[in-house]
Amino acid sequence: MTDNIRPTLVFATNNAHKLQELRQIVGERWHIVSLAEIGCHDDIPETSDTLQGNALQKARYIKEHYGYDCFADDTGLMVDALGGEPGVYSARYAGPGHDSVANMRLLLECLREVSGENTSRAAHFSTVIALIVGDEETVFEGRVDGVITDTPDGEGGFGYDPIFLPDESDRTFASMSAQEKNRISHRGRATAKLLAYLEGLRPQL
Ligand code: ITT
Repeated sequence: MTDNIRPTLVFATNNAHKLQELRQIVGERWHIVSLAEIGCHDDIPETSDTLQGNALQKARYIKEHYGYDCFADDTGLMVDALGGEPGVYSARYAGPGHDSVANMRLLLECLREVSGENTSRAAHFSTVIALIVGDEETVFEGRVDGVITDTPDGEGGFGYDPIFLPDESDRTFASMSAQEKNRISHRGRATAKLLAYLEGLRPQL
């Protein structure tokens, strides 16, 4: 698929926030196509217990069923004091059908339950992006370290952004502009690697 000028890739996500962020990071050099634009409204299976496994599963689903070169992102928030939870289950931490507010509330509750005076609030976001071009699969990773705040703060971003304070800042991701978050975020870092790789492929796409 081409739009005549720019190489085109499908982003295999049903998360509109991720799509918006990705398009902001990528800019004009690539044409990023949504699942809705290729007529895909499927509930894509995500049954692996690793980020990489899920990212590959989502990208392979689109390649196999729709035939497009594509990529998928799987992301998790790992909290040290919770043994790495919610991790790969970040989207459905509070159970299926629950939203980000319920997920954050549960996370803060769980952290309060395990908290003693010296309990660490350290956490990190990890993103794995799986790219499929032709029959070539490549994965890219990005990570950002920080701490979980006591209470949510900020109106921007999505998901767990209101309770994540990156080490590089004194504001939560939800209190930053999109550009500020993208510059240091897990997704921003994984996408920078993806873009560097894609630039090398550009002549053949
Ligand atoms: P797709 O699988 O369709 O891409 P999803 O929302 O299910 O969308 P994930 O499986 O990667 O995405 O789930 C990760 C969850 O972690 C997601 O639902 C958000 O709640 C949260 N999350 C992902 N990226 C985030 C970010 O940049 N900031 C805050 N929370 C994020």
